[in-house]
Amino acid sequence: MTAETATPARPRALTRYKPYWAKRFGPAPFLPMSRAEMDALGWDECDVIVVTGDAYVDHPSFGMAVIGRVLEAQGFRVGIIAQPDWQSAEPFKALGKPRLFFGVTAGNMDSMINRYTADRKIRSDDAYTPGGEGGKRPDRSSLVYAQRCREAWSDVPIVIGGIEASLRRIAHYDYWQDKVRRSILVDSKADLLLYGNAELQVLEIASTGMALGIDPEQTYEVASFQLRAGDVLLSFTDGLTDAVNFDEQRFGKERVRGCVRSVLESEPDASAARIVDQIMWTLRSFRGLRVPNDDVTVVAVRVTG
Ligand code: B12
Repeated sequence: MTAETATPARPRALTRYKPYWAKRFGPAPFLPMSRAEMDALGWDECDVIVVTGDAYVDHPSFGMAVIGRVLEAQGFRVGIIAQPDWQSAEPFKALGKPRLFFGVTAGNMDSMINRYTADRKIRSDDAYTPGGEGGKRPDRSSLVYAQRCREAWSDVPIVIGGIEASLRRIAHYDYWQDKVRRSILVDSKADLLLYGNAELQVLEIASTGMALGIDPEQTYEVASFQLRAGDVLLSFTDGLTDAVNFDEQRFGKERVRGCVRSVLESEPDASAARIVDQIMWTLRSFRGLRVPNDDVTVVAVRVTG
């Protein structure tokens, strides 16, 4: 008889990803809930916006604060939209378009449990709203919020999480409708559902980004340009523009344009390879010995003939 011993997998560290460049902003006193608060922090956009059915309380007993602060510690800029008016998409645009995704949660409780008693009477209070006031969130908040986020910015991925999404992740019996409902992922039309304590998963998604490629479900804009001899087509990953130097400045698009212009001024017939070399050389001298915060890909095409 052979005895097999299994070594339990070591838990993956929350900090195993390279911090995102915005880490230089440091922790915000509170995660911003308005454009004015974003401006005060020097942010032009949020990377992730968490929409929640609870009031924003910056405390570890509030899911949005835990998820938001974990993402922030990794360098992401996180905004909060708490208990928005769900009648239109406008309140969901309050912080602009998130760069990565919307994180949607009903809050610390299932919204139906939060709103109704076991004998289906409406609750008069809400333990997760200032003053304990009821009526600050809709029935099935995850569905409604996800829908409004989609209306606000149709091309932004939506990630749902928290207790409502987690407990309704597969077909389930719904006490209020007395029927079996399908997965909330299908009904909410969200892109992803994160089950349970989602700190690791949410970091994984934010840090690795969306896959590069053509998604057959998406609609893409098609445009045509008449290219002429000498034109340069340049594409690059955000690792180039987001590279940071010791003065905490970003490389940015203007520097990329500057590189191309300066090569073409001194060498009008410069090849695509020469242009890429110039960009990479300028990036290296800009960044100095600072450790790169992301990978960099640059593709140049030079029209000849
Ligand atoms: C503390 C607490 C209370 C306190 C709240 C005080 C307060 N204002 O903080 C009090 C005692 C008032 C209370 C009351 C009630 N409670 Co209570 N309560 C809890 C308890 C023990 C902890 C909640 C908490 O702090 N969680 C910590 C946060 C951080 O966890 P979280 O929200 O789940 O967040 C994590 C994940 O869900 C996820 N996540 C969260 N948000 C997001 C967002 C995104 C985008 C993603 C990706 C992931 C994600 O990641 C987070 C971090 O790991 C929970 C049990 C539990 N362990 O959760 C029950 C619990 C929430 N309560 C519950 C219930 C039923 C009630 C009552 C209805 C009881 C009653 N019959 O009166 C009342 C509500 C009354 C009302 N009018 O609202 C149930 C809810 C069940 C459900 N399916 O929703 C729970 C789950 C207990 C249980 N297992 O039955 N409660």
